[in-house]
Amino acid sequence: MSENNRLVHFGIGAFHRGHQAYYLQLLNDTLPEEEHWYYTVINLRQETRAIPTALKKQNGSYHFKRIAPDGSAQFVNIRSINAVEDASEDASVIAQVFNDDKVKAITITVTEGGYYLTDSDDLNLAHPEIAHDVEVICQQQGQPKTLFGFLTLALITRQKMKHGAITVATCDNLRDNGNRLRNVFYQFLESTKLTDLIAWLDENATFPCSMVDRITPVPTTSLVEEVKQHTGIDDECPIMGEDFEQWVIEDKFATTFPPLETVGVTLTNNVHAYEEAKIRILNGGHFLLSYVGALRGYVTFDENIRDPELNEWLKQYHQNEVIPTIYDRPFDLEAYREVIISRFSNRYIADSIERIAMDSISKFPQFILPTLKLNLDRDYMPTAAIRLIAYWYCFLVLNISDRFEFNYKDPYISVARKWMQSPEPIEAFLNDSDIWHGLTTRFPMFSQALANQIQQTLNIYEERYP
Ligand code: CS2
Repeated sequence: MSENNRLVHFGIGAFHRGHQAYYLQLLNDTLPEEEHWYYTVINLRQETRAIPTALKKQNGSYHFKRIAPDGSAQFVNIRSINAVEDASEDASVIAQVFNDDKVKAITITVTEGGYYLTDSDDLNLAHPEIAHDVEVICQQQGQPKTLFGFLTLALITRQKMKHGAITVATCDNLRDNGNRLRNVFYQFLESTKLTDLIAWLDENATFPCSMVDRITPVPTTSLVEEVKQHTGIDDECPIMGEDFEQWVIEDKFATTFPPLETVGVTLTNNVHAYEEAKIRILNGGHFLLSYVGALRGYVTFDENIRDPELNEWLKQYHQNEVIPTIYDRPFDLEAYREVIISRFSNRYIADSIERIAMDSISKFPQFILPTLKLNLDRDYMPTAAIRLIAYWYCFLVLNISDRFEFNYKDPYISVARKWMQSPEPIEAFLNDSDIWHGLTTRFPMFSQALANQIQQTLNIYEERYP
């Protein structure tokens, strides 16, 4: 390996390549080669193996089509990734990567579902994939399946090699993401009895929180051809996204970190205010309009925003239910909302409802539940949310029963199937504590209003999709 400092990323999706790797490229563009930082990216999941295969052939280099709201685009060549590994095939690559003392930090994007949280924000130790990884680590053999197994292997190597402190920075859309990761990772380690490693981490690792933002749609089929036309280069794995980017990260690094503040990254001790606003206004807005939009036959998210009725619902939700219950406001939330709505209406990124709709069962408690809770706590009935949640439920019923065709992906779909198989599906949904964290029991009037709204919505859509 080179003498350059290095970051390692777990999870190899388009978001990482359009966000953290993009920022690192911006930084490298301002520095002499000897001061460049490089990423080693590691794929963890069998389903995404095609990406490391293609990226490896290109030594990690690829193009990012960065699209403005008027449709004009830049084709940015990203070369900040120069090593690509596939740990889903062979976990021993983890030890090789972490043998290198030039590694200074780990960044992570494994999606909300990748943290296996219970309703009390603990690690779901009963989940078969977690149980599998505990076994792999205890037996010191086999192939991990989750972030926690791979991260343990990485940090065991770090500890053994005496390479010193390391920053572990999650970049997923969970509020308080760094603390949550630390908490569940420690629970994982406790169940593997790695008390030594825990003690080492206490001294040597930090888990900063962060807020990350860039809408990164699934690349269109014509993107490879477009990149070829604009750059003359055959690129098998280009990505595309909007021209807006933001990264706010807690100033809590265990050791050297790339000086990303010189290229627009915000270092702060108050990430929470940013993440709360982003998760509840942007991700929550995405969540609420996706299912109603899908049922109306829309394909891209900008179509939702152009539907006057949906646009108005979202406005009511944001202005009456979200913004008044965000109490820590380091910036103007109404102006922030307006920027988000204009980003949502960018038709040129063609962000598919299919992408945004997936994984709803693990997204809901992160993106929507806190808004409901804070409104009920102040005696306010969140009617805009109630109307839209009814569509979510209706979408799941119709999709699961094959009445509404939609390519919906969710590793937790069996949870929704269970509601549907119960004699009283709506009741089963409203009693699921992993979804509601006790809210429907504490607020029976809310629960009743939601049940009525679901029934009304179902009456309309079950007729439409018999
Ligand atoms: C989306 C996010 O998947 C989702 O639910 O809301 O992927 C969103 O596009 C990003 O968080 C934007 O930063």
